[in-house]
Parts: sequence; C-alpha cells; structure tokens
Amino acid sequence: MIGASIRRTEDRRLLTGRGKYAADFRLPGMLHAAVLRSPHAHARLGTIYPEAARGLGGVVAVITARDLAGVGRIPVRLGPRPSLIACLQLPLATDKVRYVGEPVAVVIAESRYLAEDALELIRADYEPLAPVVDCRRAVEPGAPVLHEAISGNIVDRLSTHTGDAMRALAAAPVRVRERFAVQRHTGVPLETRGLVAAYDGGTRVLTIWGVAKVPHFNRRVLADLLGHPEHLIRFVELEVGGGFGVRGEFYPEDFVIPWAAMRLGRPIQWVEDRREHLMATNHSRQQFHEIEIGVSRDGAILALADRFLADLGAYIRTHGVIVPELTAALLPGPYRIPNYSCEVLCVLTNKTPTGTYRGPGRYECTFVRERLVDLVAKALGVDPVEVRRRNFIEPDEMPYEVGGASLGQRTVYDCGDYRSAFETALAAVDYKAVRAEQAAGRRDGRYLGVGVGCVVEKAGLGPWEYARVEVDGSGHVVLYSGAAAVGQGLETTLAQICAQELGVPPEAITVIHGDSALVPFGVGAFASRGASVAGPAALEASRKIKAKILRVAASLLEAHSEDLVLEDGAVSVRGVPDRAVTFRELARAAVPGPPGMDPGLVATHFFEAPKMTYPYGTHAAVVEVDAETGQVWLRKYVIAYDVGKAINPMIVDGQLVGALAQGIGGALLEELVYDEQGQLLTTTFMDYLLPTAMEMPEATVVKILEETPTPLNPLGVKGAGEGGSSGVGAAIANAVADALAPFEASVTALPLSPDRVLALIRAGRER
Ligand code: MCN
Repeated sequence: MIGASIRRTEDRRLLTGRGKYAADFRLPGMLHAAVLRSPHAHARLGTIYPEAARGLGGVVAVITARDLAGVGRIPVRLGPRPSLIACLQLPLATDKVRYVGEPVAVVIAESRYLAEDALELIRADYEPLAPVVDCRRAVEPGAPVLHEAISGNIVDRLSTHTGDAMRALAAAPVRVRERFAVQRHTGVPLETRGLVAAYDGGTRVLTIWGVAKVPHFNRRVLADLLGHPEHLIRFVELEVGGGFGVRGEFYPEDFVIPWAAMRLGRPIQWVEDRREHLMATNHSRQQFHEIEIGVSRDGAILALADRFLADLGAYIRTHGVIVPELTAALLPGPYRIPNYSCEVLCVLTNKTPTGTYRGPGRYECTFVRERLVDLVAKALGVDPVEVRRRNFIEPDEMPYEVGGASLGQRTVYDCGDYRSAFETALAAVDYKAVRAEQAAGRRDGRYLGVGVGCVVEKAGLGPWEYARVEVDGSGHVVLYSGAAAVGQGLETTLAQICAQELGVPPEAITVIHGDSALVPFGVGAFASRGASVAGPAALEASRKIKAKILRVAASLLEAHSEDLVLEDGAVSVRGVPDRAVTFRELARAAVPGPPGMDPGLVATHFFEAPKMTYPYGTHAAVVEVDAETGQVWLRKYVIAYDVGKAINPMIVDGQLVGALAQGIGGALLEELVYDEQGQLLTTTFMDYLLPTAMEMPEATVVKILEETPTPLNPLGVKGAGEGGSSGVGAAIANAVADALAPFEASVTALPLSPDRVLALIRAGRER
C-alpha cells in the first residue's frame, strides 16, 4: 500500500459535490456577519457611530473595539519573540488603523445582505496620517511610524553568520554583487476564509465550524482570548478548499464571530468575499535583497553575504518573523558555502499583514541565490550548470550543518544527493538539445531560454503529531489524526499507511481529523509535515494496534501470535484458515479484554520529530519570450524532486504540479499592488492574475526521486507539499534572463509580467 498510486478516497465526496464547506453550513436561526474595514492605510481612529446601522431592521448587533475592551492581541504561533508583542493585532482597531482592510466594526444581521447594507450606515471619524508603503522608505529617518511603541518601523533584526563572509569576500578573486526583489503576493485558495460559531448557553459549549490547518492551537488561542475553558470549545474542520499557508491561521474574525455568538446566543456565519480575501488574509513574500558572492576563478563559492528587508505589513501576525528567518536559514541552498552572513531587517509598512505562503522564505531565497549563481557563471564565462556542479554538497557530507537556524532548530540537512537530482532534471529537460534549439532560434529572431533552480526545502516540523487507531465494535478501522486536511490528500495517504500494517483496504479505513472533540491532541497541517510527522504517528499507532489484535486473537484462538495471519479484516491460524476470528469479534472480545491488557482495540501514538527533514530537487524551465509583447511562454518545465519515499506517487505528482502552478503565478503574474497612499489596487481577479490552465507549461515532466530516504522517521519520507513552488521563480527568471541575453536584460525582480519584460528589453537595448 505504501508506494501505491491509489485514487484519493476524499475525492468520492468532493467530486460528486457532497463536500461541505464553511459557506455551505447552515444552522436554524443563524445570523450573518459583515466586517467594516478601514478605507485608510494610516489614520487615527476617532469615534465610531454605529447607531444608524443598529437602527436598520434585521440588524442584531454592531460590534466595535469598545465592546471588546480588555480583549488581548492575537498571539504569534510560530517563533514568538518578546520584541514582537507590541505590534500584534487586536481583533478590532482601537485608536489607529494601519492598513486598508483593517477590521473596524462587525455587523451581525438576519442576512448577509442586511449586514452589508448596514456597513454603509456606520460612520467613523478618521484623521488620516501619512502612510509608509515601501519598506525601503520605512527604514529611512523621518518616515512615518506605524507603532509608536517601538519608535520606528523595524520590528526585529535577524542575523546569521558562518565563518567570516566579509574577510572571505575581500579576498575572493571574483565577486558579484546584485540587488533582487520579490514582489508581494500570496496564497489564494479558491475557498475564501469562513466560519460558523454557535454557543449553547445550557452546556456552555461553543462550537466553531470551518476551521483549518491548526485547529488545536487556534482553539487554545480562542480559549485564552475569550477566557472560556478550552474543553468547552469545539473546533470542527469541514472541507477545506485550499489553505496554502494562509487559511487557518488565527485572524481577527476568528475571535469576533465566536465572541458575538456567545453574547447573542445565536449561531453566526461569516464568509469572506474575494475582495476581502485579497486585502484581509495574509500577504506574503515581499523582500528586497542586496547580496554579494565571492568565488574562486574556477567557480568554487568562497563567501556569500546578504542583507535584506522583509516587508511584514502593518502588524505582526501568527507567523511572527518566521518567513524572513527561513529565508536566511535556507539561502545557502544545496551549495557548500564556507563563509555566509545574512542580516535581515523585519520592517512594518501600511499594508496588509503577512504570513507564510507555500514554500515560505524558500521561494524568495531560491530566486535570489539561483539568479546570483547564473550571474557568477556570466562573470566567469561558463555555462550556469557548471557553476552548480562545482559547488554541490555531496551525499557523503551528510548530515550537513549549514550554520544558522530557523524554527528553533539549527539548519542541518539530514541527507541528500543534490547532484543526482540536478543531473536527472537536466537529462529530462534535454539541456544540450535545448541549447542547440536556442542557438538555431536566435538566428530566426526567436528568444528561447533555459534556466534551472536548485531547491533545498524543509519539511516535517514537529514537535510531534498524534494518532489513534481503533477497531470499532463492527470491526471497522478508524484512524484519528492530529494533522489537518487542506486539500493535500491526507486521508488517503494516512489510510494507506494504516492499511499496510493491518491488511485492510485503505478505502475501508475511516480517517478522522480536524475535530477537537474526536481528536484530543493535534498540531496540524503546515510545513509539509503530514507525511513525515503525522505519517509515522499513524504507522506506529497501527503497529501497536496490530500487536494488540494479535494478542487478543491468540487468546481467542488459543494459538501463539507468531502462528497467526492477519488478512482482510480477520486473523486466522497459519495453515488452518477455518480457525479464524474477524475484527468485529476481536473488537467485542477486547472489551474488557484479556487480563492485564487495556480494554478495547485502541492504540495511541505520539510521534516526536525533534529535527526537520530537507527534501530537495531541481527545477528546469524552457521559455520563449516574445520580444514584441513581453509575453513569456513556458515551453517545458521539469521538476526532479526527492521525497525519500513517496507514500502515494500520484498524490506527490499532483502536489508538485499544483505547487508549480502557484509558483508560475508568482514568477509571471501575481502581484499585490499598492498606490502611494496605501490603497490596494489588486482586489479582484481582474487585477490580481492567477495562472489558469492556459498558463501551464506546454510540457511538464515530474521526476519523483526516492534516492535518499530520511533517517529521521521510520517511513523514510520527506514532505512534498511545497517544493513544487519553491524553485519556480528561480528557474523561470533564469530562463527569461537566458532568453533575453542578446538584449543584456538584467532580470532581478519578480514577477516577469509582459510590461516588466518589455521594460527589461528596452533598458537592455539602451545600455
Ligand atoms: N506525500 C506522500 N509521500 C511523501 C510526501 C507527501 O504521499 N513522501 C503526500 C502526503 O501524504 C500528502 C501530500 O503528499 O497527501 C502532502 O504531504 P506533505 O508534504 O507531508 O504536506 P502536508 O500534509 O503537511 O500538507 C501541507 C503542505 C503545505 S505546507 C501547503 S502550504 C500545502 C500543501 O501541502 N497546501 C495545500 N499542499 C496543498 N495541497 C492542496 N491541494 N491544497 C493546499 O492548500
């Protein structure tokens, strides 16, 4: 079962329209909420006048910060640091608003229409302040300050040092220096955020439906903010129409809606619309790098020194400064870099706050590093692939300590054969043939380019995950997992692991997750940890239950457990198939169970993962650029990616291709654009361009590698959820730069939208 490309069990209900999402959820007497959002990027907030809205028929309540006096700020989930506390977000704005879209008031009404209408009747006094929109400006003296409490806009400084980068740079025979920028963009799941909250005043149980990603952590946050006992709050996941890092974090609405449901004693639904999503849900990725590399004359990297600004938006949200931290930790990538330094300024601006987005920090650092490596090749006059070949960390150097740390762990690559993945990708893209086609094309005025991006990802963040396996009284196997589903196929792959141990088909196993009443402990779905942390938890719990099944069967069949065969939901004595007991009989016999054994066919396991695993691979892109229109066509795209062992290769393939689509969006199309006043200009899909099937490469080749199983878990698996996007900005940018080499175009920023590509061609021509 492990290693089998079986179809996803969850698709039966999803593809037949039976999935229930937050917006599908209905309860009798349910009210609806709408959020009044700041129209200003930066303003003092004076009196809010909710009276007219309250007077509108059908409006049940208008909630402002005055109603929430004493409610705390939303805490950091990953990497809390004392320096960040002053800039955390309150559920509703109090005396100041700091980005367009910041929640100012919430209307609760009998219908969504009424709630939206009532928003227009709320007046608020704003005293506009000068906004600071560009983080490069925000760090200058005299720039407007967002949070007076930290007297400036730099909320944190991070630094990483290995060896002595400055000295090594000074001594390096060849040095290349460049500035790179990654644009603000983000995960845009088709299902926007949403939730339903209901409070039972009799039992005092508060239930939230529509939660995602980290239900158990968020339940604790809500319990703390409400001052309500955690065990009286139930979180229920429903289906999740994509998360990509942004959905499922704790946002202001995740407090206000449950709070209002408790006060009003009626269920309330809130569903984000797309415009809100684009201005209220975490943004990501915006960074400005100034980087220098020193190499020997034969291309060996001697030193790398980076300094970058990370634009975190107006408040610190649940990811703290983890995205820039990950950038700094993984910037060295698959190369041996003896001297490395990175200085990071985490900067606040009057824009939507930020968080993680699939491949957080790695999309950015991979783009920066891999572009720089191509520039080294140019400086040395060699093919870019040769510089990479010169610098890969070799398998016999594993585990490899990079220096630096993220998520509280030193960056130590567990295992890997970077060169092999690289050569696999080059072979699949047919590098030599593409170069020949390129040369021929140029003679005909066609601009073909090929580019690679080598990726080292991180996956499998602990600290642990929970699993429980039960055989119920009817003999059915149930697997409870503390992980969560965001669309990645969790149910199928966990069932495969359990099925392998218990000899039952995966589709016969019910996988339960995301419901805090049924699953008492859980960490969730992020950091590509499902396969490598939740998977081993499921495996070990399955092994325990198998041992228990055999012990109960041995006692019932009066045989030695070594003589028993477990197959098709029954246990029989080897060679005597008639002497058998079914799972159903065993489950019933196990309560209260043979003397000295815990009752019931139940087994629990916490899999602890103190170290992360580092999947890796190479992306290769072949593009053709239309020099008249600036359009970039993706002729071919290759991803060779090592996941140690694929539980379900079809799902891994889907993960890589899906992530590739998102990476293409980041490389060519998607950008959250603000004007100088801090107004977000991209609030519809007319302006914020997502890739469609039309923008996918004409040919996509995915090579799933299983060359280096990780020693860090009993399955040998590494994550697969993010590596498909992390290398895309790098590979496409290198390919476009390669295509535009005749114009001497300097490709240093994403996205490579047609207008930018034309500007690059023009600037190159002028040089
Ligand atoms: N898998 C596998 N074998 C492996 C590794 C993974 O079969 N060696 C399978 C897993 O069992 C799972 C999927 O591939 O079904 C992704 O696994 P993993 O990499 O462990 O990631 P998680 O389960 O922790 O999922 C989260 C991850 C992240 S961090 C983001 S962001 C993301 C993603 O996966 N968001 C997604 N994939 C997504 N896919 C969909 N459809 N929607 C999202 O929002």
